[in-house]
Amino acid sequence: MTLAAALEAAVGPEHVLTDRDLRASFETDWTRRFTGPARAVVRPASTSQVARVLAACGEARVPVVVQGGNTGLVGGSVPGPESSDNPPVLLVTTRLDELSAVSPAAGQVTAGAGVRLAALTAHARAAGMDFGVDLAARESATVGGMVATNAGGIRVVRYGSMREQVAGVEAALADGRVISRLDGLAKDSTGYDLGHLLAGSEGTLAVITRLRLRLVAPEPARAVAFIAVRDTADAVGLLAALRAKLAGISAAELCFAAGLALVGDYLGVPVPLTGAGGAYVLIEVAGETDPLDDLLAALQECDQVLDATVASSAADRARLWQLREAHTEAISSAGMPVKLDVSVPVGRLAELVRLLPEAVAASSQTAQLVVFGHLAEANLHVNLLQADAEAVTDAVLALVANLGGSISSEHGIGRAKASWLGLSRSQTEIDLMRAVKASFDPLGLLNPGVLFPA
Ligand code: FAD
Ligand code: 2HG
Ligand code: ZN
Repeated sequence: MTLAAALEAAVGPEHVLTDRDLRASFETDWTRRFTGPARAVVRPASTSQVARVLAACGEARVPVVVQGGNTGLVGGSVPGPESSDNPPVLLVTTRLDELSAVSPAAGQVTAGAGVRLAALTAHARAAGMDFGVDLAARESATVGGMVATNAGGIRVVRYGSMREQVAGVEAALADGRVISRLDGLAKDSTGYDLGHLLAGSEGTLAVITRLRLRLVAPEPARAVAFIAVRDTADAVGLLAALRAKLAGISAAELCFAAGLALVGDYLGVPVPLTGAGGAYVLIEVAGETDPLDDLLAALQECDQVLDATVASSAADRARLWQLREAHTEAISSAGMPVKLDVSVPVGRLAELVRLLPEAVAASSQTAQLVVFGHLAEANLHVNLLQADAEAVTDAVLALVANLGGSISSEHGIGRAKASWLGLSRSQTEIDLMRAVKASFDPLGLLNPGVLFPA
């Protein structure tokens, strides 16, 4: 049987897209920076269909690129340009969209890898619970993609990253075998945790087909403050002070004037507190009862606060959140940015913010720097418009490594940063990672060019 016939037999002919126009939207990533040809886009609807697709590709020695919601920002979800001599099959997981009933006793739910984050959150809330990870791409990002990238988002300060939400994983291996641990055991010390190994594996080890995910108790009452402070050091100091005063901090985000100006233009809204500070902090507090008074009292005691606006109604909170969450779209509407996502030890965040402009200017005279991020994790999103990608990536990632930081805080390595992996991992660690890759995928067919340099 030819590969084409085997794929059609596995998923049905209507779910094997070979027509160039039908493939196109799947072949380019969200940033528009990464694009490459696929021989077919294949859309399986069950674990056994995924396994059959992988087995057929393995037999034909054809690579497989895995794609969820295609909102990844490092080029890992699309074929590379180099793939034209043996184009991959692009395996899209969005039809793996089944959600089981929430188990209140376990506080868990089983979700197909293709379930969108917003659908999972709505499902959990309808059952009186909530999901602990949230991010602006919630309508499109899938839970499989979020585990594969170990996504972070805006609630890491409260609940941790995606890896921490995983209670079990089912996945299909490159040769079509399946591993499945969806029983959601609260305790299980039986050797290597292969499911957790897939968190952050970016589609290079196996295709995640279903997940057992932990849920959290809902915190219905929320208050949000948008605060002007003098600089990044004061932003860090403010969060440290608030952590000691407020138990329920559910988000702590960082913005600067350049990004906020782009957001204001993009949304057509005035930006509050413009000009009042050198940095801006968004703090959200959540709990059982309205935390507004506690938040106001805590802010009054913090001398880092230059000015602040506080929201407790849902509409006002949404307006403040939009200022932070619209950064990605606002930047993309201004051009095609080089996107770097880095973290440093929190004590070095102010130094990183101070040194970035100089490092960028030395590598690219035209580059326009837009920085924002997740304050609580000292995670900066460094966006560069009109920049030479190679030169600015080199400069920024070297600076981050010198400060003891990570070249990928939450987006992954993908294709964008594969050549720089050695800045954040020792040669021994990379050798071990390659050995793990070889034991899962001995023929090297899954997501070639992602995570490791091709
Ligand atoms: P894709 O983009 O389709 O794939 C991402 C990677 O995972 C690829 O390497 C792919 O091969 C692999 N993969 C996908 N599904 C599977 C699977 N089932 N099995 C194995 N491998 C798989 N990220 C954050 O961490 N925090 C944020 O706050 C955040 N905000 C964002 C805001 C916007 C507006 C946008 C556009 C993106 C944002 N992201 C953020 C990035 C992105 O949403 C995350 O990386 C997300 O986890 C990707 O999910 P996805 O389903 O779109 O995966
Ligand atoms: C966010 O925190 C995302 O909003 C996207 O991680 C970051 O656009 C970016 O650089
Ligand atoms: Zn982020």
